[in-house]
Amino acid sequence: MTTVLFAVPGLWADYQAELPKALAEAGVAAEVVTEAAPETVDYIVYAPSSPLQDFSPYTRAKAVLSLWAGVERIVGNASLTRPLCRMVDPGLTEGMVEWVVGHTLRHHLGMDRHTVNPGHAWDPTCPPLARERPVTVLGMGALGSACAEALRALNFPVTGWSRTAKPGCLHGEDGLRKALAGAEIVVTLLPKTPETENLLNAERLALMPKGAVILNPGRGALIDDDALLAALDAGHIGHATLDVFRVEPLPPDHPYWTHPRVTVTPHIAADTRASSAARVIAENIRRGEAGEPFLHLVDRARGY
Ligand code: NDP
Ligand code: OXD
Repeated sequence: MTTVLFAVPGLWADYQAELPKALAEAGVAAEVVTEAAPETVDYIVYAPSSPLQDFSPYTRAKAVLSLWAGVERIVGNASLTRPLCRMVDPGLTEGMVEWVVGHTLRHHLGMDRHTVNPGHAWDPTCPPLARERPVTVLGMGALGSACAEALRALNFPVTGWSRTAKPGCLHGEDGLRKALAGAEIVVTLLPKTPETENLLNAERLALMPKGAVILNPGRGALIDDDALLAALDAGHIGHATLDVFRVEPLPPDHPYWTHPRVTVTPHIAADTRASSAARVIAENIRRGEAGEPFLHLVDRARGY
């Protein structure tokens, strides 16, 4: 019998029924527990909120399975020598697509002019069509590519940028400059790694056209906060809708809360959904038991 340690106490209520059900459907004979002697555990289901920090006593563990897509808070843990898989969950992707499309449309259509109009101004200016509003997505992985596809389906011309070369996608520093220079809306869906930290700095923000909008559901550290605030104050960046921050919850005195050109959402862009995520976890455990390669394996050196 395979022992699965569910090491995220705060989420047990969501997974208590879903995970055993998904394991049974995957044909895995497993017991899911919230406590176990470390040397008896075969798989660990993990999230950054987990109290578990020292993986060294888990000598039998075949993999650590993250419920989060972003793994920057675990990837550098020296006691974790087992394979680490991140979450690619259809439910999470669906949520991210909705958040990105919704906030893109808000800015594209200029909705704020009408939702807050205390002077009852009658301004009949029509927004342009989506086909006239170029959007760039930085990070064309599981989430970025799904968002790009949804935006393209609405006719937005979408430029994607990723680390490696792939069809229809820019890469490298020249690619980034081109992607930023041509974008009226930039969506950042990159992981936090040493290479992506402060990616949007003063110099790169200056490449964006005046009035451009940033949507950041990726990670707070992708953006140099001081540079962004300066670009917002100068009116060079028209608006920033930010879901993620270097410190969360965002401290009450942070200037983002009161900046007229900033919208703060509290890390709610997309959530891992227990019913679909349990099936992803179960499939990886099935693979581990069958000696097949794990899905969504994190490259520890690369950091994502
Ligand atoms: P993926 O690993 O599937 O995709 C990451 C993308 O970023 C890939 O296209 C990758 O390029 C690209 N990338 C990584 N490093 C670089 C670099 N140095 N330069 C250029 N491109 C780079 O991740 P997901 O799409 O699943 O998730 C992205 C991030 O979204 C997560 O890491 C997390 O931080 C965030 N997130 C936020 C949530 C929220 O609620 N706000 C919810 C879930 C995730 P390549 O394709 O070449 O490898
Ligand atoms: C994640 C997140 O990485 O919620 O899954 O940010």
